[in-house]
Amino acid sequence: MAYEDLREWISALDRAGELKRCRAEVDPILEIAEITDRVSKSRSGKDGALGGPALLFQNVKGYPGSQVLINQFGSARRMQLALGVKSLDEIAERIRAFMDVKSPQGFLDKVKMLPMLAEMGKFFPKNVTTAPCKEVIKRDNFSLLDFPVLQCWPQDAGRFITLPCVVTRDPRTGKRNVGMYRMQVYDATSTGMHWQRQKVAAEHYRERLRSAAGASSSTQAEAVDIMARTSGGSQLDHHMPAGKMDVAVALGTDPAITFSAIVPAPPDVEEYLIAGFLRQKPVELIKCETVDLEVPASSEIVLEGYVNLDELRTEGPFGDHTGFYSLEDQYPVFHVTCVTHRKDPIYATTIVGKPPMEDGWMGKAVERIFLPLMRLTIPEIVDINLPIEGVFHNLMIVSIRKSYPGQARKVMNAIWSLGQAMFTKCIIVVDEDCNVQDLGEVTLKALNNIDPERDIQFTLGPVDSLDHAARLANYGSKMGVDATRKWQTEGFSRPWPGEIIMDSKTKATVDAKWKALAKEFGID
Ligand SMILES: Cc1cc2nc3c(=O)[nH]c(=O)nc-3n(C[C@H](O)[C@H](O)[C@H](O)COP(=O)(O)O)c2cc1C
Ligand SMILES: [Mn+2]
Repeated sequence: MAYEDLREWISALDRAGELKRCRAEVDPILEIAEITDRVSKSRSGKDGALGGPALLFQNVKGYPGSQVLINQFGSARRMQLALGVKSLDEIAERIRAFMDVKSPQGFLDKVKMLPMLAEMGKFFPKNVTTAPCKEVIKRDNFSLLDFPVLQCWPQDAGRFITLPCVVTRDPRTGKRNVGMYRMQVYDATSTGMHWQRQKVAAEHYRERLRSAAGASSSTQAEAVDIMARTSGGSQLDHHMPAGKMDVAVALGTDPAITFSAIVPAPPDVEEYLIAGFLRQKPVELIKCETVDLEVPASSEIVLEGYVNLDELRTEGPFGDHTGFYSLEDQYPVFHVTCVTHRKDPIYATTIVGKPPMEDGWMGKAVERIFLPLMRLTIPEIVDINLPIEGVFHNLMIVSIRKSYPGQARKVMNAIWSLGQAMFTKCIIVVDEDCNVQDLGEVTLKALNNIDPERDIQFTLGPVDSLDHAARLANYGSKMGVDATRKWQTEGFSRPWPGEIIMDSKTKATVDAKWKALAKEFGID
């Protein structure tokens, strides 16, 4: 079920009729993006599914012999194929089964647990000593522009590597993190490193800063001050201490690894382990040549290098998944010291822009997989829906089983304190009898059920770096809508009307006649 590498995944897409090859010459500057955008918004196949096929461009202008893969995750079906399931709920179910473990009561219980423990062993990454990603090793005379990196939108600041698995190490715990953070190519050997300040790699960077500052300055207060300034995200500050942080970037990994890089996992859970869980087979890792990090052995391309602790540079603008450009800001700079790759590497990438786009399907998969995990801390949650047009941080609709007054507001606050769900600008809470996947039903019930002044809860806190409307970058207000039925114990003393539902006797009477009637009325 696991794909060994990107190539096996491409073959699987091909066999499933989910891949189209493009042999016409296309320009990596804007043209591939325009084609992909149209494909992402088209319907294809027998079921007329949204998202079009995955595309393999084989004739890229200026890059003879190279191939660009895009839209590999760009439909509900391909997202399932990527994770080897018929429905994403299967993964949620596997997680649930895992969490369901209770302390064994006796010998038999212990025996029953053995298969699960054996299965756990399958998830841990394995170190290997030879790897396809080392077929070509270049410590000098390389250029990032040897790869067909795209410019996506007209006002983008340049070319961006958009689907990178960025590997860093926590200096305190030694744990690795893999996150997807876009990289603006500045020149042959350097890029921007757009880890937003609330993300795990940004914390690794600050941790390095803290210890560098602690070592070179007399007081801890000064270190804290430097921290505050560098995480405020505006000016390059010459008080920043010198030092380096190793970074490795894997491009073109198997789909489970690529997907694991976007999963908003708790900081201490290594994405390599998550990928192992998703693909039910360990990820094989190989040591980098010039930095103390490990990357997936099967990667198409690996970039090794470092980020200086005392260097920030303007990054962006970049046409983002909000449908707007994210504007310039200051971010660290990634300096590449070594490039390793397969012979004839395939360059895997994506574009973001107005939804629906490829990343929307990845986000939907996160929504399904995280539901059982959310229920660990917010057990009253029945279902959630993050509509694609809500671009994930703008809108979450959540249904709950309400058992006590004020519970909808408790749920909002719990969501705002749950990892990256903290960014959710608008949370709509409905009762369990409302199907959150049906936006018509949500509109009907939520809006009927609210007295806006009473039922809207505002809060202040961190907001997504991409939110261009917030009063300050990264800080602003959020809104929760309590659209549950109001109770007497919540101060609602008027009668609450029942929902209109026909009685079953009448329904049965009409059911018996319906076929004939429908035919007569010309209804199917
Ligand atoms: C295509 C794509 C591009 C992304 N680009 C960025 C980015 O440039 N910066 C960022 O902070 N997050 C970006 N994200 C979101 C992160 O990958 C996501 O928040 C992830 O959970 C971060 O990993 P971490 O929790 O280990 O930091 C992107 C996601 C996708 C799907
Ligand atoms: Mn992480």
